[in-house]
Amino acid sequence: INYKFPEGFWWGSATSATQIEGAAEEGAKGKNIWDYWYEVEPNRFFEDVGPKETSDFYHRYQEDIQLMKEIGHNTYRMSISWSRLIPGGRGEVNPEAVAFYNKVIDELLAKDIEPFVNLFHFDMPLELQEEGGWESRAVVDAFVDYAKEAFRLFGDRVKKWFTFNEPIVPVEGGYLYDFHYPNVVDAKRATQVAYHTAIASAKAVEAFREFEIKEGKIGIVLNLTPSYPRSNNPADLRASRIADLFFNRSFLDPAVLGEYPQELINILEEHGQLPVTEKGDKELLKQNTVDLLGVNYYQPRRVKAKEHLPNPYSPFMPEWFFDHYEMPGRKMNVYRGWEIYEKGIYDIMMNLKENYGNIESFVSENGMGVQDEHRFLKDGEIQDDYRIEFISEHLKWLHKAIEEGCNAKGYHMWTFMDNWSWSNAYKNRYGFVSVDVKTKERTLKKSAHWFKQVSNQNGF
Ligand code: BGP
Repeated sequence: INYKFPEGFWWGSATSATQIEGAAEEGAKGKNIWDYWYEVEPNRFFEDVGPKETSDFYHRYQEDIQLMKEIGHNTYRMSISWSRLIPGGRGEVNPEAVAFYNKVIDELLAKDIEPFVNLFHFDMPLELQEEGGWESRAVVDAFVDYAKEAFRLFGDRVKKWFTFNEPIVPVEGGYLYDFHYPNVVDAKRATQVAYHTAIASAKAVEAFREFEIKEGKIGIVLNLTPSYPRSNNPADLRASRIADLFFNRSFLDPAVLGEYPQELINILEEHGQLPVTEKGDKELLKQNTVDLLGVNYYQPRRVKAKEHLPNPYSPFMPEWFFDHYEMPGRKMNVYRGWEIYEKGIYDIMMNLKENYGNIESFVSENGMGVQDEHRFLKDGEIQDDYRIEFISEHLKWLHKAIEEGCNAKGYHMWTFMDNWSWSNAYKNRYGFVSVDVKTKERTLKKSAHWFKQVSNQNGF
């Protein structure tokens, strides 16, 4: 074995409720924005499969957890569907949902797979979105109530909790770049949404501490996209620094350091984009930083100085401050159109070590989406050698970071089984396990067997 990982390393994968559960109209679940959007604008979505069915984990969780066991998972991240646990987002908990999540958690524990539970993975209950979603401070309070219910119901068995997955994505998708509901372009509203999400996370952390869950830890999962400048000239460096402020530090700093970077505040202030805040917010953020950080890493951001001044009449956008840079010769995942840069994982971890108190962390998502993956089917199994290479190259860099003192505790692949993705549906397949969309039949891919070995040997 060339790459041995520390004792007790977390090997597993991540999923989210909306992407795998299906049964969106069963078990007394309420509607969330995805159920709604798919209903009213089906043409936005790649395929004729919606959140209603997805991979049907709701009915097949036993079989799936058995497969997790078979492929060496000792940990697994899932999310609770807010609109399943509390239909409508506020009020009584739904006993059918409690029963379902209890069964899933108990089944995982019975198989020695530690559940990591995330509270919010893009799935705002529809009624709360109609009140303004994260733009509304009242929705922040509703979220904290939901979080408390979850801690109360499952905190006796679940020890690792996460407030949000990639909170910047609903900001970008819903309020800047048109890929999440309510798909508007308005930076001021985006800033408010981002701010309220950070406040909601801190308030959930505060509530979590009151529960005094034995050995409990609370974290957040952030998609960090290291920002690389085209060159070392000052204009490129500045562009890259600002992209980093907008897309990484806007959540990383408040969650881990308990405050926003001054430079970000200055930029927003100068352009009249500051959010509405309340008295006491600063202290709230300062006192409720996370214990644990999940890092989702797919691709870096390459940046160069803005070549033309922004049109002063165009709406304020982060892109006022930089241009994207297509570096010649960069390595691409041709099946998804994303850059592959394995060293990014090392750079992220070293940054956490040097600038974020070496916070306890893990890779909470990393993976490779592939279109038309069935073309790699041979002898009844998808021969996904490209995925094995992708994972192992990232693991090498993670290993190096750990050797150099980073506090990284695990690696979760995105994702356990092929799942339904936000607007792409089943176009890009990511799983260790392939899913036949029609029959829902599960089959291990080659990478699943490989991962089992890695996990069993704690290295490769
Ligand atoms: C992350 C999300 C996941 C997942 C993944 C793959 O941003 O946390 O939910 O979808 O990206 O992206 P996609 O499905 O768009 O290819």
